[in-house]
Amino acid sequence: QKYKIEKKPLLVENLLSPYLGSDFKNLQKQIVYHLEHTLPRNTKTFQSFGTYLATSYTIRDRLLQLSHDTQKYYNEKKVKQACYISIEYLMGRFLRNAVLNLNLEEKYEQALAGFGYALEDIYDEEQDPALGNGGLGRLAACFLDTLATHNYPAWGYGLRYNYGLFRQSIGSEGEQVEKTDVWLQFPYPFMVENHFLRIPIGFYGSIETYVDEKTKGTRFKWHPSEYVIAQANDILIPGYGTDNTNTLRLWSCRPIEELDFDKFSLGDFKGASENRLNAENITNVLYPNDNEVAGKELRFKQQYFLVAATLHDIIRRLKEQKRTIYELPDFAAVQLNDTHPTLAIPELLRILLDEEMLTWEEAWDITQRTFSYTNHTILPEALERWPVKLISHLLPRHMQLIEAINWKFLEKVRKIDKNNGELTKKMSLIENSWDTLVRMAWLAIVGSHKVNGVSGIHTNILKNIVFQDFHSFYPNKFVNVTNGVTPRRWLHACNPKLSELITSTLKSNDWIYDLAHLSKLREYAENEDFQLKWAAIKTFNKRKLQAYVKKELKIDIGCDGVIYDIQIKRIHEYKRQLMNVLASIHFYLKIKKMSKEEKTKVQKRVSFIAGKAAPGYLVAKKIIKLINRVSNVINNDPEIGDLFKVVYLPNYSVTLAELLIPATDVSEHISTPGCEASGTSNMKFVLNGGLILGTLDGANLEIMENSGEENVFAFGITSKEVPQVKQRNIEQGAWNLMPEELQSILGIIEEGKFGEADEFRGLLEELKGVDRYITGHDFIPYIKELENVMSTYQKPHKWWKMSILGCAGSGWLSSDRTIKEYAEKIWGIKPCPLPKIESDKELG
Ligand code: NBY
Repeated sequence: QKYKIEKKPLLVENLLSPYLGSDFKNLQKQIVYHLEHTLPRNTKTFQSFGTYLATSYTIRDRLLQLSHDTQKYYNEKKVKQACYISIEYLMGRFLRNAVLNLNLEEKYEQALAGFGYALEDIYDEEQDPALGNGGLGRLAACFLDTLATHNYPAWGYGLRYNYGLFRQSIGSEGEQVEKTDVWLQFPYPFMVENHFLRIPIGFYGSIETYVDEKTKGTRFKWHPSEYVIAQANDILIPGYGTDNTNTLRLWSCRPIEELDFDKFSLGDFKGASENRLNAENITNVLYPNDNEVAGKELRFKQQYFLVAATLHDIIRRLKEQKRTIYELPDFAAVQLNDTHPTLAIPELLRILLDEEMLTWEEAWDITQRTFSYTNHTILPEALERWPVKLISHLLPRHMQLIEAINWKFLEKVRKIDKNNGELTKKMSLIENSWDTLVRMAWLAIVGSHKVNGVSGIHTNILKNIVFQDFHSFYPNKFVNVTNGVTPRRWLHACNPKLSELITSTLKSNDWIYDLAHLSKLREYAENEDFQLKWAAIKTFNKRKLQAYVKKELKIDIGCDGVIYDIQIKRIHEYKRQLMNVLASIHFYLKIKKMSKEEKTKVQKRVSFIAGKAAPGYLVAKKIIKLINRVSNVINNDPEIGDLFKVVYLPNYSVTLAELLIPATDVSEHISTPGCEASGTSNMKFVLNGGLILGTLDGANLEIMENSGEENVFAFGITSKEVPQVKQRNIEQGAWNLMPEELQSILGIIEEGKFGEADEFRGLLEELKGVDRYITGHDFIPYIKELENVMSTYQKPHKWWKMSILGCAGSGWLSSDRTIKEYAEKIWGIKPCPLPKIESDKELG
């Protein structure tokens, strides 16, 4: 032995870091290093995709180092951290956001220019990981950006699905076509597989009962009969202008045993792999439903897999700090993003009782102090209820614990139940209807110390209607935390020209992390020069969209003097895309009846719609088909020309939203009042100078409060008035109450103007019968407000004033404000900024 073998901690100074700095020459060296050593490429054979990968690996290296420093610092300080558990994260592309957050855009631009590439084109090589459905998943992603930016000790926990949300295309009949999203076909450079962290997760099996020698009390132990492995995959989350770098930990499922060799030897090749395939199934696909429960056993397994792995990891990290289990509520605040991770409640209770040997009182107290729950919907079809039978089979001990929680809870309810058990029945965690079901929202409320809705109106509906009994029972449990969006991605990154204008006008870019500064734009709202600049940026962004539509859909649309009117969101009856397309038919027919002279006065408009329908939601799919059929007729009618177009943009995604939102003049948020919990795209549009055409629902109301009622095109009734209208529909029949105008439009559809005569019958029957979403009632006010939008657009001074004031009032819509509220009202966590490293994030 020539060298003395010494075991001693590695000092950073001893490591030869590949980072000699972040000037462009060093960045180039790092990129070349990865081209040659991480990828099978060299400086002669690289292309733009390889360049994108190599560039991304250099970012990943930086983030890895920063995240090590961050975790080390948090551990030293023993700060309390937030753990956000969400079955969905809709992150969008990573590279641009990371480069901007690390403040390295110019240097990467220079580095890549030397290789013959524009950074902007390299950004476009990245695919968009779609590990979420809609607002709920995107909210989680905005929260992660804010948490890192504001130096909060926080973790995200979720699932690394093999296949994300399906890719949508439109078939020849106008129908939605779904294709598997194989997003891991190529390496995803921002995710680090953590092979050191493999956690066994059990399912099925039996419960052992025994007497605890010490206390003589009865104890239980679960013996699962099947195990899988949860493997960690980490995505590192950079903050804007800070070194703090948090972690999003996504679990993927692996088998305990990769291959059954005995079966393989006997020639049973299929059987030999069965184990692996069954395990992989758990994290194979994201369920494509939003605001509707799929109710499948595999989904339930996903939920348990997520929470079991996550709690194991949190407790492991607690113990790594040499702290006891009693300190859990001071170590982690665990937020349940909707009821999907509710099984965390019985799972933690099981760990505390059966493994940590705590008493029920201790265990229950820790559990309640650890968890809090966010509700995102009041639609009955989206409130999860799982059959007791299914839970007992998959997780027998958890079912036993849920029954125990329920028993103890109902004991207290019975004391105030003066009405023959009526209240007890309503509040029971277990419901007896067509089956015996566990009400997951009830369980989440009982097991948490705080429950929140996502906008003022939504929280009020929770308190006064949906969770009314619970609100009376626990008056201090319910709080509102209105949603917000990150200004980094949704203004600074997606609308660079507007970002520059704001920064130069305010003479500071402080607004990027303190959005309240936007209020100073108010004084420019009527400044002609400023309005011109503001409007020119909108036109610039519209031209980009115009080019995209031409390239992808081969449709010619105008730009100057044309209103871009956009509704982009999941397709759902309550969001009323149907009302939108019915109005398009109305305007189409109106224009067709006009004389030449009248036509010259028409305000030109393009109505864009984008969004996916859950594959099993047949009504939503019919709506997509109708939109495409209508679009086809209108766009090809020579009598209409460029006066009006309807454009359906396939495969809506975060990336597409980043193109659309900055290019929007007016966006539609026209849900039936009371149905949209908050909405978050409405906030993004206002931030980008788009005006809102909307109902008195969700966060629209708070946008009106902050930006001024006069700066929003609002129409329709309040949520309180909706039940009366519905009742009238039921009593008198919606058809009899429907305005003639709409009746005749339905007639035209039925005649087969937009497809075969029977094609849309089912869709229209609902409108004619009960019309649950009161489209008939709102149709005329909606059209009137659309007309108001069009005539206002002809008064540019007024329009741009509204647009600027909208933006100036949107400071409050930042997810930074939202997270501050969570941190203070619910989690009890504080920012913990890393001490600044000299020489801008230089490493090594
Ligand atoms: O959450 C949305 C709400 O509709 C929207 O109003 C709100 O702004 C947003 C953020 O708070 N909800 C949502 O996106 N929900 C889902 O995506 C979803 C997904 C799956 C299931 C239910 C809802 N599920 O039960 O499977």
